[in-house]
Amino acid sequence: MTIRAEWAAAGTLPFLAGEAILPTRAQPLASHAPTRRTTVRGDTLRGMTASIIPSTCWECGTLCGALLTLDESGRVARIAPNPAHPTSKGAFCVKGIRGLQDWTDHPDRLLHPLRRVGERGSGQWQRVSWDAALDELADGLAAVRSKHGPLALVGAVSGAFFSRGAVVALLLRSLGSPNWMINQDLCGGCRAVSDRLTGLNIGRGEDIEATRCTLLVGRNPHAADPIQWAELRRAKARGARLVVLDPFRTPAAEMADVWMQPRPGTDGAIGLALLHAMIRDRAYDTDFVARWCHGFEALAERVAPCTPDWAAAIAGVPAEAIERAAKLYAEGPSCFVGGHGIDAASNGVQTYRAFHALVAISGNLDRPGGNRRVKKPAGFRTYLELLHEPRFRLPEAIERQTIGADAYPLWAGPEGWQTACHNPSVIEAMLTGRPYPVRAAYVSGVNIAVTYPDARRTLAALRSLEVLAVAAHTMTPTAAIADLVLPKTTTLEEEEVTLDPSGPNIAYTAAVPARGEARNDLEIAVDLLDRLRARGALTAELLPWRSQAEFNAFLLGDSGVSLAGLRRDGYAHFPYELGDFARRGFATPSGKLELYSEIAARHGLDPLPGFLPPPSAAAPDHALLLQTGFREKTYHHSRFRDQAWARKVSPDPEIRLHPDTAAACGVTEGDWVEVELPGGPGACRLRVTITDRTQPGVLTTGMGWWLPEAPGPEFAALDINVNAALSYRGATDPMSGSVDIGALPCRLRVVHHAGMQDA
Ligand SMILES: Nc1nc2c(c(=O)[nH]1)N[C@H]1C(S)=C(S)[C@@H](COP(=O)(O)OP(=O)(O)OC[C@H]3O[C@@H](n4cnc5c(=O)[nH]c(N)nc54)[C@H](O)[C@@H]3O)O[C@H]1N2
Ligand SMILES: Nc1nc2c(c(=O)[nH]1)N[C@H]1C(S)=C(S)[C@@H](COP(=O)(O)OP(=O)(O)OC[C@H]3O[C@@H](n4cnc5c(=O)[nH]c(N)nc54)[C@H](O)[C@@H]3O)O[C@H]1N2
Ligand code: SF4
Ligand SMILES: [Mo]
Repeated sequence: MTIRAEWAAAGTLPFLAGEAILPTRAQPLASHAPTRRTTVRGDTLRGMTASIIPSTCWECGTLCGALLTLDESGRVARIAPNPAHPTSKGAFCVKGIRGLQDWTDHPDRLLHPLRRVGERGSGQWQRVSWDAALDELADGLAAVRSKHGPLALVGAVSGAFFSRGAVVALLLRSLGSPNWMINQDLCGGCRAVSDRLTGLNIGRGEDIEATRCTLLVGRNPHAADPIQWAELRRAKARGARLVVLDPFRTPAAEMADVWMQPRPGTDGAIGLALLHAMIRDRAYDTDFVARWCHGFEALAERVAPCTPDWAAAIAGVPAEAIERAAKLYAEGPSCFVGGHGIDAASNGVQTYRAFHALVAISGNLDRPGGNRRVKKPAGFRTYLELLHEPRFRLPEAIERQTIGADAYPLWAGPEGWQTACHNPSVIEAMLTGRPYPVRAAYVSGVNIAVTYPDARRTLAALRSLEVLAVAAHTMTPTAAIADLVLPKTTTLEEEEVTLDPSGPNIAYTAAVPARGEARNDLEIAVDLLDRLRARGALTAELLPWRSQAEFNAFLLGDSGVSLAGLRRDGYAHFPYELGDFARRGFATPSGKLELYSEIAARHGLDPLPGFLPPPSAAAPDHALLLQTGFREKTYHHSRFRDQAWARKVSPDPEIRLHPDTAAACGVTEGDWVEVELPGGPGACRLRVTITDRTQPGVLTTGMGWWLPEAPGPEFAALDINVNAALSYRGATDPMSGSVDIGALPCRLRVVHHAGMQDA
């Protein structure tokens, strides 16, 4: 039997099939019990006694307040919004209501460790005990470490927002490797580097509730963030203004006072023109600039030629719209909301810097209705702070060898934002051994075979490793080629605390006992480190906590926020001070907001915001531009493709074409087309939707597609996944190392007309 046929024959892998919920491992529920437990009798629970506990949904970073209804066995029977939550106020989405629960209870959920018995990717697995799995993994990691050195080990995880990022980083550091990968080159990294260079520190603190004008750039809260969407609608209803910059006519664009529809990737020019208009009209905050901004004169000189007419010609937006946007923003208090649409681009940091300079010179910082700086209770530790604390770090000489730190020091390594690696360089290192060999990976809670550009190459890189272990919930295309697959807890089974800067709150997720033998990242790391210690394979002891409870206690520190209080309420709102920079200054070399960045200058990078043309500018003959990553309400990236409700709502990977484009390409609604980048790594199959919401010539698609029911080990990740067509080796942002996932010149070919019968 061929490998593909074997996977197909296996269908739903028999040993994964529906199993009773076995609360074997986690602590008994009583020890998690919140001090206030409401008992309800509901017919939806078939007359059983149920209790409701407050929690937070962290299926995505929005962190909506949630209420979990537990049945008598302690299982989560229902997830609902918590209307009493101070930030979400009852906002929620279908992913939180359906996705997380179905994901936790899914019949195909991985419940036991699996060891590969056939070739990589053959789909032949043997169920093994945790002890056997961890012994084997420890043997493999120790062998690679002694053969190639600690730097040959990498970890991969989605981000450092919740504990798994910090845990995986500290696991690798304990082994002597600074190499851990996070998604942020594809998500939020450009914004973060700009924010840090400028010194703003404004992650998610926009005060839409009190603003007079929101400037929404490359953000689609209607799909991505129900809390922000509700806030924008409330603001609009009370007469606040909304300025939207988006090539797609989103629901926010339809609600806007000014909607600018730029050519993809040209927002930086508009940002500079907004600065130009505000400086020209002396509509900025002169006192604030004099007291708190560094390099204003240089910025003014830089943007002097960047007139609205100049930007209009680049971006295809009327100059009058830019003028009107500048005026509305200048009237303030205003807040800037930047999204993923201007991040993850080879000009992403410079684009963000233009808008961040706007926040700075308008003085809309830590001001009601503006952008609030990140606040936290004194004594509380965020994961990001922890990763930067000297006692949790490797010697600088080792950190300097983090993959990508030489080329992108503001991103990777000791000076980098999260101290992580530059992911495209890691894939390169796996395949080429340069700058040094990477031979083993531990991947947890990230589906990199689907979500990184150039899926074929990512798979080849992972397959080339001597050791690959993947911790996952279901058999994803990433897990399917591993040597060991470890069953992970879902967020319903993890008790976590984190800072929610939009509240600001300390967010809390309640936990129920894990299904099967699933373990959380800390439990896996602790047991693995014990084995590696016994094998003499540790460089340092950098993960001191033995349990999640200890880790949570450490994070809460002496902040005054207690776990008991969090268990009772599901969050902790804390008092904070606006304008505390007046006492402390800003975290930049000058102690001011740096419009002119001394750090960028020191690294030989452009010290001022500027406009870098998008990749499409280099290929003017390519009429079609591909935009990827448009969010769908039903899916979170690559998640939930195994859930019937989601597939019913969004059955196909859509590509949205303007009617003029469709006519020019001879394409009709429902056709299947192949999209390819010139010189790109491959094609991706997508299904056409025709809509005038997108621009002529611009093709808008989502991301994250694979099909659990398709033949493995790829499960269609090389067919309908847009990252099969994208490259991870194109132009990179000189500051963050991000590649472009939009504004990509492409071509399109019909592979199946909607009306045609299958042969
Ligand atoms: N339902 C759902 N919600 C999610 C997610 C999900 O997968 N599903 N993912 C979560 C995550 S991790 C993230 S990062 C966020 C992302 O959510 P957002 O920050 O809202 O980002 P996107 O949805 O990628 O794109 C936002 C808008 O940017 C526009 N855009 C594209 N290119 C350009 C451009 O060149 N210029 C401008 N001005 N706009 C452009 C798109 O048309 C889109 O309307 O969503 C989060 N929320
Ligand atoms: N072309 C293109 N590529 C993109 C993007 C794009 O717009 N265009 N967007 C980028 C962005 S913004 C992001 S954030 C990344 C996302 O990339 P990923 O993080 O890889 O995406 P997900 O599919 O959300 O998550 C993958 C895995 O996370 C784990 N996971 C899911 N839920 C839980 C949970 O409850 N608990 C734990 N512990 N683990 C869980 C599961 O194992 C799941 O398979 O993709 C990026 N890739
Ligand atoms: S937006 Fe949806 S998935 Fe994200 S935290 Fe809120 S309810 Fe959960
Ligand atoms: Mo993201």
